[in-house]
Amino acid sequence: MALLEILEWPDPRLATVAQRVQTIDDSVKQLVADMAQTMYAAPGIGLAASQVDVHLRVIVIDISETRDALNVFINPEITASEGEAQNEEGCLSVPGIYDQVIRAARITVRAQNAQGETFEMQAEGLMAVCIQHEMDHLKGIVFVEHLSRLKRDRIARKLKKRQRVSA
Ligand code: K1U
Ligand code: ZN
Repeated sequence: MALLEILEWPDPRLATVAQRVQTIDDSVKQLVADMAQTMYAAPGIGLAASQVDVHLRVIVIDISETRDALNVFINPEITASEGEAQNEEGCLSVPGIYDQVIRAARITVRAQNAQGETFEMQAEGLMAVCIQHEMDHLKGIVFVEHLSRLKRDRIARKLKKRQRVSA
């Protein structure tokens, strides 16, 4: 397994639209293992392949407190959504920034697992938020793009300043 580098917004590579996985072969299984290790080490509760500069429709999520309930979503599609809910979100690609985003309250997602089996999951609460956040990454969208222009510009300045100080 390997720890992967997480791209930081506004890196333009984060805007790349991910492609469907055609075959779940050993390279995809290795990517899933590396993404899980990277998410746990960060630490985070989710990670999209786009964030590690691999532009394939692959997501890992673990919202458990015990960090032992990994969910793998390959080629995820939202097949139904209902209601609206506002929640605080963070992002490993926008470190240290948290803000409120409105998304669907309940979703049904269909995907393949790492064994290539198709499954359907109904999600609400943090799981629904996290799936929608990660699926945005696959479309090339980072959560700050749901915020006002003013907030986004402020965040961009803050991150740029932080990167200058740590360089
Ligand atoms: O996509 C990502 O960058 C991961 C992101 C997922 C997420 C968090 C909150 C709302 C929506 C999506 C994170 O994991 S940010 C870090 C975080 O929230 C966290 C880290 C450790 C423990 C608990 C939460
Ligand atoms: Zn994110």
